[in-house]
Amino acid sequence: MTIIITAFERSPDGGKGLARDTRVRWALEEVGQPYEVRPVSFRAMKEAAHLARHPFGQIPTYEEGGLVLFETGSIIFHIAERHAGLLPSDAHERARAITWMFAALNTVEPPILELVTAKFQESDKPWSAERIPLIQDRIRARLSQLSTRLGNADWLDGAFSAGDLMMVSILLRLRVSGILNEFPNLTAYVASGEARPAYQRAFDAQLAFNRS
Ligand SMILES: N[C@@H](CCC(=O)N[C@@H](CS)C(=O)NCC(=O)O)C(=O)O
Repeated sequence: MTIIITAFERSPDGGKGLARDTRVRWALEEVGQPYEVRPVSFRAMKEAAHLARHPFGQIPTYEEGGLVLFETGSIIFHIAERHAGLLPSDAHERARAITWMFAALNTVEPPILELVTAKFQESDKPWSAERIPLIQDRIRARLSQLSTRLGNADWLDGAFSAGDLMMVSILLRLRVSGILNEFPNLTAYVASGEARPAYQRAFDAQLAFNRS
């Protein structure tokens, strides 16, 4: 059955890996599943055909036969459940890898998204200059805890898993802020994720898609 994902017709970052279809492409590359991409414009994202796939009018979505999914957490969990390579078979290790997916999405990503909102949608507000350092400190607090837990390990809990895929995908978005560089082990962790051949293929495919 053909897997179809949706992605920005023209990604705001020009296809440099920051849009969330990258993490879905990466997961599919890790498990060796081919996929097709349906481009959607910003206007089409808010129209009925796409809203039927994604109630919040966003990308990415995932279609496979009669199944339609949205939310990268759910999509990557679905891929990892169905194909070997992203979740360990041992029950406890598997549960811990899934915990890291949730931690990435629910605990690490929110302050990073707050920073993006503050910088790109609220920079004209009179309180913006005071708010941004507060958010940056909240991010630092989270990264400091994550950095302590990771220590000198390559991945968060044993072998590379969907938990790492999600965490690296989220941390990547911080690079431009400079905050990631304050944590050398997290910088190396992200670089290890990006060095994976599956990530490279996903990145290249997204970039080529945006340049076509
Ligand atoms: N929680 C969602 C977030 C999806 C999301 O924010 N997608 C962005 C692209 S990376 C989007 O579609 N933005 C356009 C919009 O919200 O109108 C997920 O993880 O899939």
